Amino acid sequence: MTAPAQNLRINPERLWDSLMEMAKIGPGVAGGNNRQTLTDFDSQGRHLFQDWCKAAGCEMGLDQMGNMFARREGTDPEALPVYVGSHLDTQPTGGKYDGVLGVLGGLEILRTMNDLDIKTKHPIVVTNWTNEEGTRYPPAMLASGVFAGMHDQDWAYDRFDAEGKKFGDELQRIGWRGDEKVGDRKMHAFFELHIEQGPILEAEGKQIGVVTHGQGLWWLEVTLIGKDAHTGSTPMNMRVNAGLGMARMTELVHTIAMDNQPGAVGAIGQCNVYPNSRNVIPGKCVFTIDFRSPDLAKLTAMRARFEAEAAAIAKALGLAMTIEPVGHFDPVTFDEGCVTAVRSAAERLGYSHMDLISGAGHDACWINLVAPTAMVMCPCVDGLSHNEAEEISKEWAAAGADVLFHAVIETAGIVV
Ligand code: HGY
Ligand code: MN
Ligand code: MN
Repeated sequence: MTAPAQNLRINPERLWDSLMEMAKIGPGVAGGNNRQTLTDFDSQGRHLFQDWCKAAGCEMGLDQMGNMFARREGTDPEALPVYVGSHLDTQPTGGKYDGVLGVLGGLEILRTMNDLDIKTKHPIVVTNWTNEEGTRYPPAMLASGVFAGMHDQDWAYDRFDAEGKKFGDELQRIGWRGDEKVGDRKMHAFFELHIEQGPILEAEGKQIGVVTHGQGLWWLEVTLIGKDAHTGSTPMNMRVNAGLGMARMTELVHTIAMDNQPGAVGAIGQCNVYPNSRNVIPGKCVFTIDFRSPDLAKLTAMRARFEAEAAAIAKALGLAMTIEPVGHFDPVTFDEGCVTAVRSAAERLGYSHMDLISGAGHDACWINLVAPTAMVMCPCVDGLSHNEAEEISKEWAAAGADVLFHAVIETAGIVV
């Protein structure tokens, strides 16, 4: 494969302007975004992306999970396309770059190819994967998971949000439920550019993360049933306090993660207390545990230890408990050839770089099961993400997009 010339770069100003334009859709309350999946804001963002892709001369495909595929033809229309993309949906208190940089970085590649009249043998397809965040509709990476055959589509359609609205109905309502069968598309390769969402690259002074692996994950939804009772008149020895159970299990999650250092994390990010009244002992608590590790044995052992020790806590407090897995994927090893394309691009372009394990889950983690896949990462300020204060520099965005550009067109086969 012909390597791209060292001076081939994307247009950093245009990329940044597009990021800022997309950030106007679904504004948060503190400078970030709340563009949750299948909301009207998600639909607006999709329309803007589609308009930009059509202006760049692309055909837009849409599948039954709402995944969007903007295709730029290659010289060989029969060749399997190189896919590049990420997600446009955000957390409720999300940043402007999580996912969006990967979708608009892919679009910037096509725009630059148009500017410079670059042709490739393989077509290139820029992708927006539906519901990567998994907040409104767990699990995360739902649509890329259906695409990779890890989730059944009808099961995905039946997922419901806190208001009881079903995924399939909301996708239909916003008008982005396509006809294309999910997963029929075959890929030559898939690349995803993403902010690191952690502190390593910035702390090491590196511009590029060459992502070799991704952490595995378990999301466990725990329901504790105790007994609502008066907080004032109920003797301490007569209480069946689900809130106390949740507190002890929160500490247990942290202890299990700390006992598995280095390379394990655990927290409870979502919890609901019922009836949530100041003078009622909680009779019910529902909360989700997020365990992660790059080591499959550790990840499996963390889940098993929690289930055993949580059962003892529940028994001691007289609580009924159920634990339902609501999200999982094993640790990921990305494709060596694609990872090498990323690493050699960073070297050719003169960007400082280091190998990295992704702490966060990404659509690439599922697509890696069905196509040769790799990721490019850029730093983010203080490693902060899933927070409206998420920030990157224009230079970091440009460096990440340049590396993505080189890896994609080299893999797609530059036609000289
Ligand atoms: O949870 C994750 O790792 C991703 O941000 N959805
Ligand atoms: Mn993301
Ligand atoms: Mn995210």
